[in-house]
Amino acid sequence: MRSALFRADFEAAADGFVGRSQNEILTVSDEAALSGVHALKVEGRTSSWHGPSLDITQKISVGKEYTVSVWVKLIEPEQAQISLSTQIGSGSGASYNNLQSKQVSQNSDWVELRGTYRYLSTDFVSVYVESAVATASFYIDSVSIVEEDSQPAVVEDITPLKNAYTDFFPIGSIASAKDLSGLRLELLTKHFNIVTAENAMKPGELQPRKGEFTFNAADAIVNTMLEHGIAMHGHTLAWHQQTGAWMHTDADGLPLPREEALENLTSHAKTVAEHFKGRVVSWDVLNEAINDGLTAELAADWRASLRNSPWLQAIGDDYIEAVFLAAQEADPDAKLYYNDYNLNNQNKATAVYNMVKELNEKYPGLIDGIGMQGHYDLNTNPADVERSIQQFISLGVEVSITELDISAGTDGRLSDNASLQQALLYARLFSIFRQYKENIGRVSIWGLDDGSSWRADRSPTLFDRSFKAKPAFYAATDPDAFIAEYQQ
Ligand code: 9MR
Repeated sequence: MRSALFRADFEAAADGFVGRSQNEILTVSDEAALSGVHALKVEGRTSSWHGPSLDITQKISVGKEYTVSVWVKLIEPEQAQISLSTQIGSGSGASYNNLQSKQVSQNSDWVELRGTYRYLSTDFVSVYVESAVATASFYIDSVSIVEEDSQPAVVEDITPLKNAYTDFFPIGSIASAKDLSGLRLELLTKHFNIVTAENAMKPGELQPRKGEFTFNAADAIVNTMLEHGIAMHGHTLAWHQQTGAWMHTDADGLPLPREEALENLTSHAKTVAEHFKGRVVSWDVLNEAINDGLTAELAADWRASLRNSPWLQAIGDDYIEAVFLAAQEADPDAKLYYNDYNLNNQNKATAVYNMVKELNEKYPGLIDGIGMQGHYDLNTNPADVERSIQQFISLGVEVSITELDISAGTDGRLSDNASLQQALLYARLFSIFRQYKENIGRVSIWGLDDGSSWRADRSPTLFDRSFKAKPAFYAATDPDAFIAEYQQ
């Protein structure tokens, strides 16, 4: 039976909700209400992660699934995306799982955000509401948490996915602190032989303040994986997101002087690459530096195709070679990757091709590989993916599929038909990857199971919320047989 675990109506108090930072002002307000006459008003936010949070560590049981529901009403600005998420663990090993996000407007009535999550550890667990718009203010009301009566998660006795790929390439997954023990670790070690830290090795996690390196959470992931015979891929030395603003921007929000930003960038890359030297086989040196929505004409000029990131603003386009050179100096044995999404888009792929070609002509062997993230959906055309793989291979670099997931369904529901379409697309893609095995470094899935995926609402991985292998798993294991059996 489902059983109610928690309810908050904010009629008399904040009911246990506190701000995630010191900035938010949370007040019980009678200006609006979904039920009763009060709601919790959230204002004073200055960062996207700010918002009301409820610590439920003591309320939940390990292994159980919980459905969280909260109603929100936007105050300002006119439009904003609001998200309900759950945090598992604390510090830089923490995972932040989105349960549901919606675009809301001032004119919208109250909107429900809802999602289900299975907790397999209870070090620290909270649920919270945030908004991509840093300064957005909103009300929340009628929060409920219900314990589901679902099947317990079990690791099935099936052939490990990695065994189907011993003659092809390593098969990867991702990890955070929550994956270092129990059933999650069991599922991970059974099927995968290379791991990327989902968040723990990003710049903002490893050097939150200048000169203050925090390696504990990342070391715990790396060492646990190595102890289990799993290789590690490093992600990422440089990015425009999840990076302390101090690295490239001054207190007034202006780009730092070039030399200072350059020093921050390269000293971070060197210190981090040296720290993990011998423990990671490859690095995403630079993540997501190229723009989306390029025309063919623009793509022909990679410099004109660069994202206007804070790094570009502070340093100029040679920040790219600088960070690769720093990584090469610090760990000459690691394979150095440029990593990006939407590389099945021909124009974006061409801009990356041109950039890597020029840099490798200038510094032979500098960039070893191109990472195609692979956040796909049912509209993705495998022929586009194959074309980009061929284009990159023609540069003499290896290609890895670094963050593969295929979104299907909504609100965490996947119909049988959508599940089959998803599996067929996995099969077509894996069939292509197998053909290019000589040039493919690894294929990694971005999410161990649907429930813990960054796109949990779109069920994009190989395992469902109870760790049962989905049709997608069998499609990945034996793509040609799967296509032969299920292709209409
Ligand atoms: O899965 C990651 C999620 O937990 C983080 O909140 C998010 C922050 O930007 O990053 C996600 O991982 C991203 C990866 O680092 C780079 N490519 C896109 C991934 C999905 O957003």
